[in-house]
Amino acid sequence: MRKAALSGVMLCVLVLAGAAQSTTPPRPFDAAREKRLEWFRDAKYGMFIHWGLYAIPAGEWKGQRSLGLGEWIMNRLKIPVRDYEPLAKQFNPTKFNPDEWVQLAQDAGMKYIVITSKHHDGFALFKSAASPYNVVDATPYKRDILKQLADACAKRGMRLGFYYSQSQDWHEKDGAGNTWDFGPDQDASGKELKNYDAYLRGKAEPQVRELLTNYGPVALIWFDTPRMMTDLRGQRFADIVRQTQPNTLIDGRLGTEGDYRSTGDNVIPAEASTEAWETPATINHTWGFRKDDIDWKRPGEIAFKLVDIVSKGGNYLLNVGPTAEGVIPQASQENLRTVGRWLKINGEAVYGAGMSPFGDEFGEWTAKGAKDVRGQKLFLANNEWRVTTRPGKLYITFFAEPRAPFEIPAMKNKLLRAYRLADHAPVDLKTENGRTTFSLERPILDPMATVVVVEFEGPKVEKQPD
Ligand code: JFZ
Repeated sequence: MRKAALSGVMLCVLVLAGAAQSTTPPRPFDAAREKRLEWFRDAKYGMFIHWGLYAIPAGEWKGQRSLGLGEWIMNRLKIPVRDYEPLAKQFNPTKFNPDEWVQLAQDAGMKYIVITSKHHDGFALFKSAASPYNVVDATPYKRDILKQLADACAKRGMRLGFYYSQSQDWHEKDGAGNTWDFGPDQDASGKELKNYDAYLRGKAEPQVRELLTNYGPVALIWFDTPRMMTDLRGQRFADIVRQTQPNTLIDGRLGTEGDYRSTGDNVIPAEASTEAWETPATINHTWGFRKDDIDWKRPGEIAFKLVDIVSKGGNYLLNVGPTAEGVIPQASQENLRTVGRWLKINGEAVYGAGMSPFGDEFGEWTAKGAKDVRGQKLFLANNEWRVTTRPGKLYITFFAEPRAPFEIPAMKNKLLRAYRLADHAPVDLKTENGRTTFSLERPILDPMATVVVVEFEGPKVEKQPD
C-alpha cells in the first residue's frame, strides 16, 4: 500500500499547464463533419513528420548551438533569408525511401501520416508554381517529396495529411513572423504593417490548392499558429479545402472553426471530451531533427500516453524528425516498433475504442485549489490504469501492478466474464456486497501494459448514480 500510495503521490505532482478543465461548450452536432471524422475517430494514432531545410543545421549554425525547437533555428538565431535560403542548395536526401517511412508507420500501429509540406521557414517539400522556393526548383534533389510519399501511402492504404504553415512564412516579406529581415508584423495597436493578404493570396492559398489538387486524396490539412487569421481569412482557406476535397479534415489551428480541436503541443487534457480532439506530440523535445536531442520517450511512456488519450476521446499524433539525408533516427524507429508490437496484440483496446465511461481513474483536482505556475488549477494525475470501451466490453489497461484485488468501478450492468486480452486467459471475478473485484496473476503479463477485458450485459455502461 505505502509503495503504491507513494508512487501515486509522486505521479500526482505533475503540473499540467493548459490541461485545465475544458470550459468550451460542445459544438452543435454537424452530420457532415461527423461523417468526415469517422476514420479519424477510428484511427486514434498517427505519425507526424517534421522535415525540411532545418534538418541540415540540426540545431547548430556556423558552430553556434541554437536552443529550443530545431525547426525554429532561423527564427531563434535571427538568420537573414539571404543566409538561410542557400541551405536549399545543400538539400539532397539521397537516403529518403518513402516506402520505408510508410512501413515504419504501419509497423508502429499508426493509421495516418501528416508531413510538413511547408513549415514556418517557407520552404516547400513539393513542386509549386506559387513559389520557386521548393524542393524541385531550388535543390539539387529536384524531385517532389510529397509526390513520392503520396504514392507510397496510396500503395499501402495509408492515409496522408499535410501540415501547412498558413500564417508564418519567414521567407516572404509579407508573410508573418520574420521581424529580423522585414520588421514587425503589427504595431502596438495591432495595425498590420505588411501586405499580409498579398502573401496569403499570392503564396499560401495557391499552395494549399496545389496540395489538394496534385497529390490524390488528402486525409487532413494541419494548419498552425494562426497569426492575424481573421475569420474571413480563415474561411478562405476552409473554402479551398471544402471546394477541392470535401472529405478532407481541417485541424484546430486554422484560426477559424476546424473539424476537431488541437491541443497545445504535448498537452494531454486532464479529462475526457466527446468532441473530436488530437494531441500533437514530440518523441524527444523537438519536432525538426536536432543532432543533440536524444532524450527519446520510452515505449512504455508512448503506450501510456496513447491509451490515456484514447480513454479521454482523443487522437495521438506522434512526431518523428528525419535527418537531412532522409533517415528517421534509429531510436525513434525502435521505440515506435516496440509499441507497434504491443498494439498488434492489444489494438482492440485502442482502434475505434470509446472513451472511459468513468473518469475517476484519471486523477483529481487539488482539493485546496492549489494553482500551477500559470494560475491554472492543479490536477493530480493517477497513471496506474485506464479504461476504453467497445459495445458490451470494458478494456482496463494496467501500466503498473494493480493493487490486488482490483475493484471494477460501480456500474448497473451485469458483469459476465473477464480475461486477459493478450492470451485470453480467464480472470476470475468476485462479487461481494455489490462490489466486483479481480486479482491479476503476478508478475503482470506485460509490464509495459496489460489489458483485462470485462464483458457486461448491454451495449453501453449504465453508471450507478453517485
Ligand atoms: C507549432 C510550431 O511552431 C512548431 O514548430 C511545431 O510545428 C508545432 C507542432 O506547432 O508550435 C506550437 C503551436 C501552438 C502551440 C504550441 C506550439 N500552442 O497552442 O500551445
